[in-house]
Amino acid sequence: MTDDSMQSGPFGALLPVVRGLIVGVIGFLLGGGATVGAATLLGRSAWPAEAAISIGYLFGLTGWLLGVGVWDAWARGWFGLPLRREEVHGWPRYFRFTTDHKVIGVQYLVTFVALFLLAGLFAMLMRVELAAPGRTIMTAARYTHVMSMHGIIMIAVAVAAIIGGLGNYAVPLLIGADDMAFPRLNALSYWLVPPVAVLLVSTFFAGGFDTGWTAYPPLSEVNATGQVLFNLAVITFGLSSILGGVNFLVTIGRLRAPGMTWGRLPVFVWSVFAASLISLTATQFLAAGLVMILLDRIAGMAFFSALRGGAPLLYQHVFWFYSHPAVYIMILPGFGIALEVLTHFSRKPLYAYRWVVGGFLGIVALSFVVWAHHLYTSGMAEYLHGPFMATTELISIPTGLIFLAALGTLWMGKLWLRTPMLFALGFLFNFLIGGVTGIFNADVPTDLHLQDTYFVVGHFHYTIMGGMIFALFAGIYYWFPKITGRLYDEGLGRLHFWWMFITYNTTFIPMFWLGMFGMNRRIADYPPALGPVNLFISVSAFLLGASFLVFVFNMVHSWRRGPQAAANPWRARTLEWQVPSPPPEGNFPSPPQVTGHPYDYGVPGAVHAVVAVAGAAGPGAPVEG
Ligand code: HEM
Ligand SMILES: [Cu+2]
Repeated sequence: MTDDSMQSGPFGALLPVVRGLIVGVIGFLLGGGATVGAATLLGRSAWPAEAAISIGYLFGLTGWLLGVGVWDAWARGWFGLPLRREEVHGWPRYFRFTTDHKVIGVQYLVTFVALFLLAGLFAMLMRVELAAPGRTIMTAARYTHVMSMHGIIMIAVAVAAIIGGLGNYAVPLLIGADDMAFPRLNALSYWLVPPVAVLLVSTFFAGGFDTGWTAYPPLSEVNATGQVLFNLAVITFGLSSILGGVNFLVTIGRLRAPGMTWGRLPVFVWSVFAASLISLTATQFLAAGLVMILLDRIAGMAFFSALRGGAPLLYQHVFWFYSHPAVYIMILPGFGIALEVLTHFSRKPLYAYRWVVGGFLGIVALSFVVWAHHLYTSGMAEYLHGPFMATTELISIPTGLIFLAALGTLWMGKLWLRTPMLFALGFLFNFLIGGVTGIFNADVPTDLHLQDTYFVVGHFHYTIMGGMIFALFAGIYYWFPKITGRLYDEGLGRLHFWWMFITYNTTFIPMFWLGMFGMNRRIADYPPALGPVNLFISVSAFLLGASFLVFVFNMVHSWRRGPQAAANPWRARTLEWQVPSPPPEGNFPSPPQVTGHPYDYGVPGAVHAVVAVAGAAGPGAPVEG
């Protein structure tokens, strides 16, 4: 049913969001009020603020989801009412609960790019504080809040921007499907995200949270109420990740077009599959750890409280049992995009495709048996150091395979150095530095010195930012014409790449040096002798921050006024490029017939698929290399 009144003007477009907010607030007040009421009836004297917030939040979250669209798209059916299906076009559809994977992909992408920029502003604040020794603009406590906020938002971006954004957009297209397997669940995964952002930002009004993104007890059991909001936020985010994981696994398992065998899956799809295996099976551990902290705080339990017989160290094991595999949720899709782009822009078959897939799956398996490499200095039986060091080192084998495949693909290729390709090459360069420095954190003798220093900060920024974020940009530029139907400005794209690549490296390389000279991580101050290097880093960081203005300008301007993009501006062979830009609803008029490998560039007579689409390669045209 189309509801015309909903489309009138900006207010009409925002109606679902406003409705979600109102029902959410009502839910919060009901849940919180009931908790306070129950406590009063039971004769508890102290006001159970944190319990009321937590239970209020559960009701508020439910209210938000119902208000924003779950009621119309989902719950009415439970009461025997007809479901509402609105046909909304233009930009207002991005503000509603829709089940179209392409809209959801864009919703994820825009949300997480915005969060990335917000967390980037927090990084700028930190770099102002660290530009000179002593206090510059904030107290040590405030620094810790800002650092924690920067950390957790960036972690969320790293976990969800590629999978949620580009995965949602591209995976169904790449496998020749019309949507994800569970479209409504997909919408739910996305609409769980705004409450996460709201909770995290509101921690500032509840005393902040100062544990970093890791939330280790005992601090997380006794600090300000901001910690409770943090826990609720990350648990909600975890739920979204788990649901996303199920959806991708079933989609890739069940909705492949005829002939799209596992051996013909585009490599990005494989990487999302591998990452989803981890999202689905590991996220619960983090959520459980955070729930246990909440129960310690609001229900008088004692899982991690040493005073009351609990085991604080236990949390670190549970936490890293998720959070080490989680770094592969971040980086695997990054590998996928980089390899995808490297192949198309080298115009050569992807080298050692099967080894790459084996590498992905090997990483998934090993990622579960290395977690305690984060605990060398935390106090654990010494005989465990060796085995965890060995398993960690083993991961360099599957990772090395992927890396060699990337180099093999480039070897003697005809490199087409457009912006996506530049970012993919930047990814290889940066990730190599991230990987090599990781060895020093994995080896017990060196890590004993480097633990908790800026060496670690340098290492993980090289993998996450130098790797995953560079791949994200490669993917955004690569699929921009498909998503928007317009071309971005190539000159600005290249300017963005070189500006970001150079300032990125000048910002983070010196951190290794600082770490070796003993500068502590997560601290607002340092010895005066380290001042000049810190000043250099800060200036570099501001220049790095400025490079994103070029990106934002290019995206906004090109989306509105860029030249029209053809269906296949890269002359790439995979399926998404064989339909118009942007693709119509439902993607393919009839399921494509896949007949060969996606990357057989230059192989005479090789055909990837036969796609019946008017206006693209022509009806029934075979896609040749
Ligand atoms: C403009 C770029 C960035 C700059 C200048 C920057 C700078 C910093 C600084 C100064 C810290 C605090 C280190 C400390 O006090 O120990 C930090 C922490 C952190 N950053 Fe960034 N960062 C940037 C981008 C990113 C990105 C893109 C990510 C991930 C996607 C990221 C993830 C993190 C995390 C997880 C922490 C927390 C570290 C901890 O828990 O100790 N950062 N960053
Ligand atoms: Cu780890």
